[in-house]
Amino acid sequence: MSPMINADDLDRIFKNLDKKNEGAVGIAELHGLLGQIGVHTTPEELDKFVGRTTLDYFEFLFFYEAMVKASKPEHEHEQDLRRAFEVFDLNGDGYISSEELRSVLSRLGLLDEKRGGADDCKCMIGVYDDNSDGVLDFHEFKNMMSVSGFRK
Ligand SMILES: [Ca+2]
Ligand SMILES: [Ca+2]
Repeated sequence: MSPMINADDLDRIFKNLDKKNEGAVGIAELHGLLGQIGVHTTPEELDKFVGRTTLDYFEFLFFYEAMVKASKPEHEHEQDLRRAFEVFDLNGDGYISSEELRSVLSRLGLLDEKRGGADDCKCMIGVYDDNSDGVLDFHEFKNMMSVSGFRK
């Protein structure tokens, strides 16, 4: 299992890379970092992919996550999703109901209860509920996660 990198680590990584303390890192620095974590690419490819010569902190976070995700072997990615699925599936029946989605999102502070949070969850489930049974199975959950991730 690869060690999880948390926000603090990324913060430190960014500050390390940002030697001139400009609040931005360049392509060359990013390239070096990716090499260290086993993502092999050329500066030219990176340049094309990023589409700019420097990244600010938020661009860096976004890009880093996307690269790490893309470089992960498929089965590891699947395991991550499994774990995420289990977090949401509170009663462990193999399905995520809108109730479960609501309570997990609100626990994470991602839901505004006062502004119709419960309805939002029903809508969210509805969008990805392929077989229309009102709950998300793992396959449907995977679709939801991949849409909200880098692969648009
Ligand atoms: Ca459940
Ligand atoms: Ca379903």
